[in-house]
This record gives sequence, structure tokens and C-alpha cells, in this order.
Amino acid sequence: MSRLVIVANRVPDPKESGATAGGLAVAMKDALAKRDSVWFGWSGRTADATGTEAALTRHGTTTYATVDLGHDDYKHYYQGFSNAALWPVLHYRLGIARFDRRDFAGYQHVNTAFAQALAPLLQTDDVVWIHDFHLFLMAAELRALGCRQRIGFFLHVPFPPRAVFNGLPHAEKLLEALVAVDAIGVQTEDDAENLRGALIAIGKGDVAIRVGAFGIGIDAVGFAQLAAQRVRSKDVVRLQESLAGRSLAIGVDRLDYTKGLPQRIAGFGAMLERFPRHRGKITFLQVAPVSRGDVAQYRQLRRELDEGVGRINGQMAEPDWAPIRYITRAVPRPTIAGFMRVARIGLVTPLRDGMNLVAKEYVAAQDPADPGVLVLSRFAGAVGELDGALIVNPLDPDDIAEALDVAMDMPADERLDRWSRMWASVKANSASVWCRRFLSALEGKEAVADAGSSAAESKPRRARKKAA
Ligand code: GDG
Repeated sequence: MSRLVIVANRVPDPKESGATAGGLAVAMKDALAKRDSVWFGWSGRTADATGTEAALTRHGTTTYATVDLGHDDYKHYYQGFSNAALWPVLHYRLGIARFDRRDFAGYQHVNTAFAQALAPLLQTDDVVWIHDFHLFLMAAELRALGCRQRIGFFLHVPFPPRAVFNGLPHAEKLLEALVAVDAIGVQTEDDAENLRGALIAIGKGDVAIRVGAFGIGIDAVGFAQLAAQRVRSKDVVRLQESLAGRSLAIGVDRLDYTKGLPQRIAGFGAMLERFPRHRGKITFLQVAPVSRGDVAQYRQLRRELDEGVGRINGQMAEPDWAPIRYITRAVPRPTIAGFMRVARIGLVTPLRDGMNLVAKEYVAAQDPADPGVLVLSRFAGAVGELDGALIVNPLDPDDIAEALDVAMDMPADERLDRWSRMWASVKANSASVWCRRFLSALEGKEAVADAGSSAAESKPRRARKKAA
């Protein structure tokens, strides 16, 4: 079997267990275990200049190959073009994107340097799978160095309509670089349509047919087991005792403006205002580990959240009850799983999200005998697979408030009915199924359009009416 070469901005720590590893590492676990593989990317460290020779370490069947980023490249490639320009534009937020030509030069430089460091490691029949928006240009750079291997590219975040994407300076250069890719994966059929449209508009119809929707999944059974085990752990018992019989609503998100956190907090506040009978009956726990704290838009978001939480707690709290608990530290994954299991409501309300794994994790974590209710944004890719959720417009606090009110009163049989449908879908489209489907397209065993998670599965269905 040919080797699988994974390329991503960050390389996971090989010593991390399944319990602490990030989403991509979990999703790739089966594929990596079954074949000889290489995981290539940034070490997470900075140095005077970006390396063009990778440092290698071997763990099991995988070689981890890493390079450091130069200080300037960290600033321009990572903080600049990737996080302050591409990330907002791909999430439809042209207005807050910041452009600087030096950032794009840094982005080009790192994509070239990564290709130079990876090319000498490649063997003739390797299959190369490049991940995400940091590395749009890398396949083309590998081709320029004479690499002839099959190359795939998967975009974990949304792809916006062409009119939005074209607001990005150098948008066309990113699209043109995809000519070098054999199979291009995105999360949903809407993303696929948008990307195809952008490619066709620049005369790349032949590339557009290599685009398919492959919605990413989670290790559903593993996460369900973790949640069931952790429910009796010290942290979860302490949390439950502190609730003193109140219901728990939970949110778990990187502290990112795409996740709709201020709007969610406002929605929770609106629920307490409009439906006062829930006051003192529910506590909202938001876990929001700080991410990209050195990018300006993220610092501003943090201030906004501090204020929003403080305002609602100040107005509504009683001596023995604060409506919102808000943690900006990362919480260990097993504890998150246990917290999700005891939460009556999962609040997942991003303004835009490629997929959103938290929504699937919340479903997987539920007790099948007494499942909770998922309140889900209509703008998360996951909505196409989770039609048992209460689907809301995350920009409308009143919509969130009404869904919370419905969720608080939802009878057990309706909760079970909605959850069962979602659990079947989360299990069926697991991380390893996702991985297999994409690799099958990349290795030419199936046409990209056929291997994808099928248009019907990934296309957001019309928002379901909320329970009466
Ligand atoms: C990108 C796309 C797409 C969160 N806080 C803690 C913690 N987490 C974990 C969650 C979940 C993961 O991080 C976040 O995954 P998401 O999918 O929700 O979001 P992004 O990080 O934005 O990921 C997204 C994904 O790529 C995969 O393709 O779904 O749309 O934006 O697993 O549980 N984990 C721990 N402590 C925390 O405090 N341990």
C-alpha cells in the first residue's frame, strides 16, 4: 500500500493520547494506523527563518516531519494572511478582514518553503493530502518542484460565494493554484457549489469537476464511551453538585468571532428576560479557550464577551445563582465529554462554520435514556446532518431565546426522537468514514462527486420548525 502523506499547518504531538488530540488527529487516526505515513507541517516553534529542511521523528507507522516558522513568516503568513485575511473572508466576513501585501508575500513564502522541505521526503507512489486554508498554494509549489504524486486538498472552513471571495486580494492566485490538485474536498454541497462557481468563472471548469463535499465526522462511538465513563468523575460530579438541581446549558468553542459568542450570550439573556419562569432554573456554562490571542480582532472579542457576561450576571444573578459561567481556559477533553453528557441543552450557534464538531460531540455524549436538546445554528455545516436539532438564526437573540424556552420544556419522548435521528447520522458519518471517502476519491477509486458525503446528506435541509 502506498504511503499517506498528511500536510497541515500544525503537526500534532505524537505523544498526545486520543483523549487530548485535536479533531484532525482523531479523524486521521485510523488511516495513519493502517499504513506507513508521514505527517508534515509547522512545529509550533518560531526561529530566525522558516526551515526548508524538516526535522524527523518516528512514532509507530508515522514519521512526523516538522519545520519552524521564521518570526516574519509567523507574523505575515500565520497571523496576517491566514488568520486576519483568509479566515474572515472564508467565513463571509469581508468587512473585518485586514490586508497587507507583505502578508501575502509571507503566505507565498511559507507555502514555497513547505514544498521545498517536503519534496525530498516524497516517494514516487506516495499519496499527499494537504489540509486547510493556510496551504492553498502548496500543491502548485510541489508541482513546480517536479512532484508527480497524487495530491488532495481539503478545506475545513466554508467557501463563500464568489462575490465575497473575490474581495480578497490575490483571490485568483489561490484558485489558480488548485489546478495542481487531483481531488478537492470541502465540507458541504453549498461550499462545493461556491468553489466550483469561483473556478468556472476564471475558466477552470476542468478543476471545478474535481471538487466534492466530504463532511467531516467524529469518533462517535469513542466520544460516547468517553462521556459515559466521565460522568462519574470528580469534575463532573462537582459541577453537578454546584448546579443544585438546576438544568445546565453548555457551549464549547474556541474563542473566535465566527462562533457567535456575544450573540449567544445575548440570546441567553433574552431568554431570561422574556421567559422569567426559567430564572434560577438554568445555568449556562460557556467554555471558550482563548485562541489566536495575538490577533487584534480576537482581543476585541474577548473584551466584548467579558462585558456581555458581566452585564447579564450583574442584572440577573441572585445571591445563590449566577446565570452564566464563563471559562477562557481549555478544559481537558474527557471532562468536556462528561460536562456535555449532563447538559440538558447544547448551544452551538456559530455565525458561520465549516462543519462544527462540537455539535456532533454533544449528540454523541448524550445519555440514550435521557438525551438533551441541541440548539444549532443554521449556518453550521453540521446542520445538514443534524435535523433533529432546534435550528436557529444565530444573529437573532430572540430566536435563540425561543429555542432555549422550547428546549427547557421539551418532553422526554420528543427529545429521544430528535436525538435518535441525530445519533444515527453522527455514527454513520464518522471520522474514519470521512477519511476513507476522501482517500477513495484522491486515489482515483471513485469520481470525486460520487465519493463525497453525497449532495443529499450534506446539503442543509430547510430549517425544521421548532417544537410547538
Ligand atoms: C475547524 C472548522 C470544522 C473546544 N474547546 C475545547 C476543546 N475544544 C474542541 C471541541 C472540538 C474542537 O475543539 C473544535 O472543533 P470545531 O469543529 O467546533 O471548530 P474549529 O476549531 O473552528 O475547526 C470547523 C473543523 O475544523 C474540522 O474540520 O468542523 O468548522 O472551523 O473537538 O471539542 N477541546 C478541549 N478543551 C477545550 O476547552 N479539550
